[in-house]
Amino acid sequence: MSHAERKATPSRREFLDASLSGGIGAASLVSACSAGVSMVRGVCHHDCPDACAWLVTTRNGKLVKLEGDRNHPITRGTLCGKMDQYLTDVVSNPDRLLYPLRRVGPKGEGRFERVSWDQALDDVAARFRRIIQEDGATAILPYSYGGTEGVVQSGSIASRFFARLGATRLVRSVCGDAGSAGVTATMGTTTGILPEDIVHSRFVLIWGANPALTGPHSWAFIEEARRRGARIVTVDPQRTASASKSDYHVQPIPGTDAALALGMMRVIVDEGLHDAAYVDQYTLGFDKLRASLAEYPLERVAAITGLKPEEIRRLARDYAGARPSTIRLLIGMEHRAHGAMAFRTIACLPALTGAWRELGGGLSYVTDSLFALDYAAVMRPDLENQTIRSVNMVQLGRALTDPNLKPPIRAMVVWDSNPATIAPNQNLVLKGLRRDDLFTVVLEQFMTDTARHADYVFPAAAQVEVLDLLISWGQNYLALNRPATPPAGEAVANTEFFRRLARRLDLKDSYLYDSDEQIARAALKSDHVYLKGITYERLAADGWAPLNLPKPWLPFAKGNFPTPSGKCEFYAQGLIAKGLDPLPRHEAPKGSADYPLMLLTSKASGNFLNSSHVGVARAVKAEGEPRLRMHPADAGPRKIRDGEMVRVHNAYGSMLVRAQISDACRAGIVTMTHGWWASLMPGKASANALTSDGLSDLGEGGDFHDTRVEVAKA
Ligand SMILES: Nc1nc2c(c(=O)[nH]1)N[C@H]1C(S)=C(S)[C@@H](COP(=O)(O)OP(=O)(O)OC[C@H]3O[C@@H](n4cnc5c(=O)[nH]c(N)nc54)[C@H](O)[C@@H]3O)O[C@H]1N2
Ligand SMILES: Nc1nc2c(c(=O)[nH]1)N[C@H]1C(S)=C(S)[C@@H](COP(=O)(O)OP(=O)(O)OC[C@H]3O[C@@H](n4cnc5c(=O)[nH]c(N)nc54)[C@H](O)[C@@H]3O)O[C@H]1N2
Ligand code: SF4
Ligand SMILES: [Mo]
Repeated sequence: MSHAERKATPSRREFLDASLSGGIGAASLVSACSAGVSMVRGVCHHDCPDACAWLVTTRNGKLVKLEGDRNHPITRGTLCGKMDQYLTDVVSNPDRLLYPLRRVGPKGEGRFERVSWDQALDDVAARFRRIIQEDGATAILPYSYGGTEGVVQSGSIASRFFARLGATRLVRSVCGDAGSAGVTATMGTTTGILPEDIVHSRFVLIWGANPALTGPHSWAFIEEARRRGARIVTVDPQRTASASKSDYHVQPIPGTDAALALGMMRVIVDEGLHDAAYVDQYTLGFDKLRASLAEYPLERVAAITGLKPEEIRRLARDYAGARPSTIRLLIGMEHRAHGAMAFRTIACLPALTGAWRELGGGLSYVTDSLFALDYAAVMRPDLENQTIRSVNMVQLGRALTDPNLKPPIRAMVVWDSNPATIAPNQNLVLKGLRRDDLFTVVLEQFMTDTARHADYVFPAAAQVEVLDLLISWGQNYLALNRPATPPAGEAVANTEFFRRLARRLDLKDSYLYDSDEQIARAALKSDHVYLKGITYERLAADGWAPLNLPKPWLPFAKGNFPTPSGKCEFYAQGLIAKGLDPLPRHEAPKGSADYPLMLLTSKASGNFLNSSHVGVARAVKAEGEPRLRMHPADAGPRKIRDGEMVRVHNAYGSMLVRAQISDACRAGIVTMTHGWWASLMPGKASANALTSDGLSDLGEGGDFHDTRVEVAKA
């Protein structure tokens, strides 16, 4: 290359530096592109609180690099270990699905043949027509969840399509709904403090959450708080990555968190550590709450939680004594029969101590409600007939096998999800998926256990191949993901799949054919002040933009809770109609007494996101063999040695896994990572083969952590 050419073609690093510092504008972007190098801004699609912004480099149309945006305040230049090799792990993975496939073997076996789009769509459309004619469209069930968090690709055309058909409606409540319903009962909203403001906190109480693993970028703000002098404490039955990095770790018996919070309240009120002025002005029902605390003397709370009275006292004093203090909640703890009540009870603490008064004080939970997009324009709820029956995604197995369901589910379309792995009561789900009279269509990137049961599998585009608008449930930056390359093979974006299917069904409604850009633009046409100045053009140029939030962000420093009373509701009248106690209370965790060990199946993998990336050989190798963690006190009497294969079983099913003897959990509790595909496991069953498929007290979430098992040598 001549000197002149070298000058005309910035190196990728020079280009990045210049474009990040604003030195390369639109004009130079064109010149760089013409020299074969192009930079495209995007954002991670995963169901993860961090919603990282990234830059994709292509050279002569080929993807050459994906890296975290250094200027993005949350991403700060790095992607996590699940995504930093995304281009090879997923986009160009030889195992990625690139063509429509038709099943030729029995369901689940995984034998398929390649067919043309035309043929596959014709067959699907013909089958749908017949089902609709015979049984009505309610015999068709859509099933989707967090494959992509994008506003355009996760819902939009798909929602409109199924509403237009009049299909059975899916209650998408496996994640966040129980906790949100609980927190909302107390605060009227789910949004508390912003992740970046945690740096101001002096005491960070991580409760039933594992942010060091599950939101590694927002974890950096907790570390920063520590550098500035904060103490970090984790409440979790198991010693997680977050617990290991904490100043101390409180390990209650699972499902007893409401009792722990009430015990802390008892200490706080007894010792006068509450903020009487804040309580007086901005809360409702303190007298009733105080009276109810008589039921929670420390000795009783200690017996319920399995903690020592001194531990509870110390935690209460440390929490209430530090200003400002933050409680960090996430999701895992909600998956219980009394999950919402636990979240509601914990959400009372920051109001009791007046933590909301200062920056860095309060509750750090989810932020998605801040993104006041025009969702109605995207999802078109007006098209949906609210009288049509619904199926809860947590109870898919029941819906597919219920002999009394009229009409039965005769067809299912799955995209953005892998229910054969992630839904509780796996055996019932698989039984349903194996029904010969069920017609299953799956839109996927990999041959997941769900896809293996499909009649037709269609290839889904990857994030670097689609246009999308991304909100975040863990931070406050809106981002636009632009395609850096066309979809590989014959893959299509989710939206395009539903447009093609609609066309094949001769549906004429124009809203089924809006382009991705039209949908993204419609979403942004919101006159909400938080979105002021955030236009499609601005996002296209900059990639992302902070929401227009008041600064400093102190939502409840002076009350203003969006509850019916306008106050933080220690006493929530509205709960009575929902069959709950209006006051925070402890309920014994659900579980069958027939099985002695409590099973937690959490997100303990740094290589997988739920069951995503389990089809990636590199990630599987990095993860190593799955293990059941078991306390020596439980292993000893069962004569189980470290590394030995064990059978874990209960009334739902049984699975084989290697034991890891460890004191990371208290005795009586065993844990393993959820997400492994059953087809990869020695006993062809994974964590959800054992889990309960009941519902939570509010929010229609699952209760799969209320699972008990027995473990025996295999
Ligand atoms: N690496 C990685 N990151 C992820 C994911 C992933 O699969 N892998 N998944 C993403 C998704 S979808 C989500 S929802 C988030 C979830 O993020 P988190 O909520 O942080 O993760 P979980 O593992 O679901 O649950 C956190 C903890 O809850 C604890 N827990 C369970 N029951 C109880 C209880 O009764 N009391 C208490 N105190 N603790 C309890 C578990 O032991 C677990 O350590 O993570 C996201 N980030
Ligand atoms: N036992 C137990 N069960 C759990 C949990 C637990 O902690 N324990 N966690 C629960 C929680 S919090 C959640 S959020 C759910 C997660 O449930 P899901 O959202 O179903 O999770 P994933 O396993 O990530 O499946 C997403 C699938 O979408 C595919 N995909 C990715 N991008 C696209 C795309 O653009 N288009 C299409 N069509 N597909 C795409 C991926 O390849 C992947 O197979 O699991 C729940 N289940
Ligand atoms: S999975 Fe989460 S942490 Fe990893 S790159 Fe995506 S948004 Fe960031
Ligand atoms: Mo989730």
